[in-house]
Amino acid sequence: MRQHHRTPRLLGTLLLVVAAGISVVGAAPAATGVPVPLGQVVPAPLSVEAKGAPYRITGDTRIRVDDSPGARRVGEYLADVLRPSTGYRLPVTTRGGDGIRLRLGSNSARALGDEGYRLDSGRSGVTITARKAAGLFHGVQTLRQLLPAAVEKRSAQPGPWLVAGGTVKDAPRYGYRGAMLDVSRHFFTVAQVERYIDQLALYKINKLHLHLSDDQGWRIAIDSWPRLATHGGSTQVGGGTGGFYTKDQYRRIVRYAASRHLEVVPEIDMPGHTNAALASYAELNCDGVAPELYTGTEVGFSSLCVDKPVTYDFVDDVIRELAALTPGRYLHIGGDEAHSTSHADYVAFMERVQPVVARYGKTVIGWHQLTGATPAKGALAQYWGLDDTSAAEKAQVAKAARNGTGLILSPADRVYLDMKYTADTPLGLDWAGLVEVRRSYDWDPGAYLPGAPASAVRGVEAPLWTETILNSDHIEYMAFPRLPGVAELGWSPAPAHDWDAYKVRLAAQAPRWEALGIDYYRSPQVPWPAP
Ligand code: NGO
Repeated sequence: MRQHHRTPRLLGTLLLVVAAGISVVGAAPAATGVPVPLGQVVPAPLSVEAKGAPYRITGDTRIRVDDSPGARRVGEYLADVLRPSTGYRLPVTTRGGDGIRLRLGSNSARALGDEGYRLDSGRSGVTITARKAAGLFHGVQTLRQLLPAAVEKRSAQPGPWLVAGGTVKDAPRYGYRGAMLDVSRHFFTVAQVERYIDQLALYKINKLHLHLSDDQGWRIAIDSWPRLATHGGSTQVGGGTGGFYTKDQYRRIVRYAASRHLEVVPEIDMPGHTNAALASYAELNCDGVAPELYTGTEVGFSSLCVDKPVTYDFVDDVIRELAALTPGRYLHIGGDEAHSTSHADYVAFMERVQPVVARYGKTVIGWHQLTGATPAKGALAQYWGLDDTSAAEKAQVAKAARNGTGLILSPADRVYLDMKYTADTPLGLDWAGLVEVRRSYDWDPGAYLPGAPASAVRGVEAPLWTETILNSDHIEYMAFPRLPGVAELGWSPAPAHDWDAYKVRLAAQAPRWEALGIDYYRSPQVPWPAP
């Protein structure tokens, strides 16, 4: 099957992608002799050319990697995915020959950037070529999806393990493709966070934003202010025991995320959403009286004391310790719903706090209310409004974007994973409306905010707030199937965007989720294969 003509140039031949999108029909065959069509991947690749005979993984297959730590690590990761289900040894070796090859830094990969890759499949092997290990890793995710869904099982399966012949060339539309997990409203263990990281990696998400503090809980140990975690982290929504990450546990999350090529973006929300901190240290309150811990779900009632010098000692210590733990570029300072802080105080607070983030070597991200103050040079604003947010509020964000503030788009009535799908969804909230699968996919980040230049858009992020989310089953039910759609908005070129083609590719993912034990919502909008 020829899905389109040979790509004359690596980037920009967008027509080809559209062709790849519409030529994909039918769900992934179970482990039969028919390989998964080369274009049946989420997110949709930049270009796909089906050609020639498939490759078959057998007991003799070797994973051949370049002699570099990055390529070897991706090779070992791939072996860990493939060994249990295939039952094969799949040794990882630096010797050349037939098999699955992971190669860094060839000429043809250069144009595909730091995260792009090229995958060539034929009778003698599958070769993934990339400039950086991140590209090899994303190529491996594509390879997984080209194998039968049973490859995801943890016990030996019959096979055969065929990869369709041809070439995939791929690179992301945006460099920022995020998912946020609110570990404050309900606490999630390191193991639960790692499980979610693995699911994000499947869809080439590259940022994990952790909402580490809010009214209901402070979740990260800070040595200079120990009661933040021990007292402020001791409960959660509903009154359960909460919890917090020790510095070692946080480092474990950062390392695990890095092993899946995700960068952790930590958030300390301020000056509002700070009751857990205010309850832990009386001196942080303007009246010097610590409030009770809070286990409800109201927002907007708490504020740091903007006039007190100790507030800035606190902010400096927290940002310094958190920045030292975080190898990533960003530090998110919240700034949403500061309803108990006057506008003048809000502006003054942000004037003082943003330079602290810069002093410790990080780039500021704030919720889009930060554009009501003066965003620091290089700062990113995360938009969480709705389609019908007032024109004035959108204009304020667009103006900041024209002045150089980068945008991360998280429109709440599109990509908030905590919104109910329908009125019957047992979990989630509905303040931003009901968000079915099509609604979460069917919008264009490049053209979303009137008056904001497309070049200001750095990417998209799907936040999952956890007022009603208690465990991994809940996370998965709300994230799947919307998360892969947000991932596609962030990765795939704009002309590939097509709900009718997407819903078929999405449906074909369901057997993978079942093999991985991922709970998901069987939206009637998607033509799922029989379970
Ligand atoms: C809002 C609010 C959060 C809530 C969330 C629930 C932002 C940025 N602030 O989003 O505190 O948890 O809605 O959907």
